[in-house]
Amino acid sequence: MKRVLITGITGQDGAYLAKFLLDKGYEVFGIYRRLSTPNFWRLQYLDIFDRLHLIGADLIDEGSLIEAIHISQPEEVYHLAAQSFVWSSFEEPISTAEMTGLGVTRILEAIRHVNRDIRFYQASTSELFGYSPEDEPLHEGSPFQPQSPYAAAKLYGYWITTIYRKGYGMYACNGILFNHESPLRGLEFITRKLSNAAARISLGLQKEISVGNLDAMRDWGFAPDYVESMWMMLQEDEPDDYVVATNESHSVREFAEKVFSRVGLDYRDHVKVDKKFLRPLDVRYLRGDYRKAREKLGWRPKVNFDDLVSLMVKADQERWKRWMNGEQFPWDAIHYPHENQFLSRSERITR
Ligand code: NAP
Ligand code: F7E
Repeated sequence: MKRVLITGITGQDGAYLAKFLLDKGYEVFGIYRRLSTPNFWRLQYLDIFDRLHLIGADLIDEGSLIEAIHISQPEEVYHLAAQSFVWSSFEEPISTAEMTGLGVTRILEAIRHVNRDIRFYQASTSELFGYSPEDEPLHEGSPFQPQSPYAAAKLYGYWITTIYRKGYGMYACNGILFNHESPLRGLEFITRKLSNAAARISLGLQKEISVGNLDAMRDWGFAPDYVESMWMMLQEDEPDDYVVATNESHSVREFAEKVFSRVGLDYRDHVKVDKKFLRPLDVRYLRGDYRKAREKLGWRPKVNFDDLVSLMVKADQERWKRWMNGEQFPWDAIHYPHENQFLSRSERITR
């Protein structure tokens, strides 16, 4: 039985990856951090919690990472843990740099000291590019122009992974993944924010939702498809970097229009723009070219944009209906505060 360690196992990708690897017969270890309120709902939702080994560790605590590698003795490490929300990286740029940037070096150092034969996956991102010419989708050789503290920290993570690969001969890969979504996506990200709001509004639980830049365009795929690509990267003879995307770009407005129309509503009656959800800098347009992943790994996306919209709003609607029927089950949305309570840094400046 192969052993694997996943950092960020409580997040969207970590949960789906853990399920994928358990189904492949792996013994799965994950690191989690102590929080005042436990955050295992995704692992419980996928019904895999009891099949995992969990080790307490934190990206800012080097000793805890070394210990995690010692305890789990993995053949593969998937490094998914990060402060992953771009908007928050403007609010908390220094802790984002610590966790999303330096955290990568801490885990690479832990591997280098304990066993350099461990294969390593770094969760790199399309945010590295920052800018996409509309006539040419982005590929592994496209220039990087980060537009946020999050993207700058990820740029550091990208290069330190490359440096450990070249400098120490470690098997270390960057998966440059474009946005990927699912019913397990965090509620602060725009797709789930909209699917959750459309579901609630259709059931009479809410009237409207406030968002930021409706014109931003993203290349959105389905998270379970994308975690498979992570595993594929670590099964090759040689380590390399890969773009994982759908080669299609859609606007936030289009997502809103489709998600509300799935529940029989017009988004223009319910979606408002509030400047607090604008970012000091935003990435306007992203589209990725996944040719290399297709040709070398045999990877391709299975779920298209329309199906992604449908499955997300259907899942949220079903969960709210179960909640209305008094059922109890692991789920994030019941505890989520109304978004108007969040004050952004830009809004605080104008007060
Ligand atoms: P996510 O849902 O936000 O999950 C992030 C995970 O990191 C959570 O398990 C979180 O733990 C953990 N974490 C954060 N800070 C930590 C710390 N100091 N110590 C230990 N663990 C910590 O993110 P995701 O969507 O699954 O994304 C996974 C990775 O891929 C991230 O690195 C993200 O930046 C990157 N990425 C995501 C996308 C995308 O579209 N989803 C695209 C490209 C790259 P808690 O549960 O305790 O908060
Ligand atoms: O924003 C716009 C927003 O927060 C997408 C992370 O997983 O993918 C994710 O980063 C777009 C942006 O994702 C709202 O301005 C409008 O242009 O869902 P998002 P993201 O910033 O693209 C990349 C690949 C990662 O690596 C990250 O970890 O939508 N937008 N109105 C809004 N976004 C949010 N969150 N909320 C709004 O109200």
